[in-house]
Amino acid sequence: SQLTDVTLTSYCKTKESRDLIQRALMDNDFMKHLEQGQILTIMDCMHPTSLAKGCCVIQEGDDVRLNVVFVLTEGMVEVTKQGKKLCSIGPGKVFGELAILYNCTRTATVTALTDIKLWAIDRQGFQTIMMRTGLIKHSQY
Ligand code: PCG
Repeated sequence: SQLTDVTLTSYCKTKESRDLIQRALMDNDFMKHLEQGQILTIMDCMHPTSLAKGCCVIQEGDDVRLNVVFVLTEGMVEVTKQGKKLCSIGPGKVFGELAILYNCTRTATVTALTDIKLWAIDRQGFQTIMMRTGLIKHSQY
């Protein structure tokens, strides 16, 4: 299948970054239920990115194919839904996981309140990690 052909790419990280990403994933209500191996692989495959203040990181309603999961490392973002503020998010937090986990369009808009730095993993990489671990588990029975 297409998913098994995806090559996962790891990106070099400092111990500090690895720890921050791992803590962020373990702190997230949904991601914390993943297996330790999946969390480590997601962390390994995340790549660094940055955006300027005012940029739209995620647009509510955006298609599932654009889905990326982020861990914020520097700066602040604001979450809004239909123009209403839901919350602000600071460093060490995951966002953008809902649309990938539920295979739906983006449930809210996320805007950079400051210049921001993030780690990111796209839908294809994320799903490959989910599926490969699933296959490995399956082959053990
Ligand atoms: P996703 O993929 O729907 O994209 C928008 C993200 O905003 C969402 O995932 C969550 O990670 C994040 N978010 C943070 N707080 C909230 C909240 O209160 N409601 C919603 N819907 N999303 C939130």
